[in-house]
Amino acid sequence: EASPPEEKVKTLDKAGVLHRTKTVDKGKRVRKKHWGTSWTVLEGGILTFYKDSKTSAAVGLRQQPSKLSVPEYTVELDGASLAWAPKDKSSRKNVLELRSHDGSEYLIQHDSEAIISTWHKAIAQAIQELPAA
Ligand code: I3P
Repeated sequence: EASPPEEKVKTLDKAGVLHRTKTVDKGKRVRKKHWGTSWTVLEGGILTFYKDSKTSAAVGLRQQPSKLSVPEYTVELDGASLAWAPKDKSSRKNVLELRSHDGSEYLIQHDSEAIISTWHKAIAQAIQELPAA
């Protein structure tokens, strides 16, 4: 039997609510840390933090969040690196530090170690699967 043609589908890797703040913007340190809570979507090698977590989180469970909310930060994972943030970067627990290819840095945090660990795995895997820049 004939197999269906390969389709290039944009696959959703992971989505959920996370706390995030940008600390460096294209090489320039951001003066004031502004932690915020975002509906966060990992798909197609891009990590997107949406504004207005309540609305987008509620509706995002049923529909494509990208159609419903405005992205606050869009991080291309090609050439990015991810690590647990050193203690001096934040007083919070379970903090990941994401550095993008364009020299921006983000802290990503969740109170649940289990939840942040699944994000760690998913983002690290997405970075690894991308072709080297
Ligand atoms: C900052 C705020 C941040 C904190 C930051 C403070 O104060 O409390 O939450 O980061 O610490 O400066 P403000 O609200 O007055 O801007 P963490 O929660 O990540 O520790 P920092 O100066 O050590 O970055």
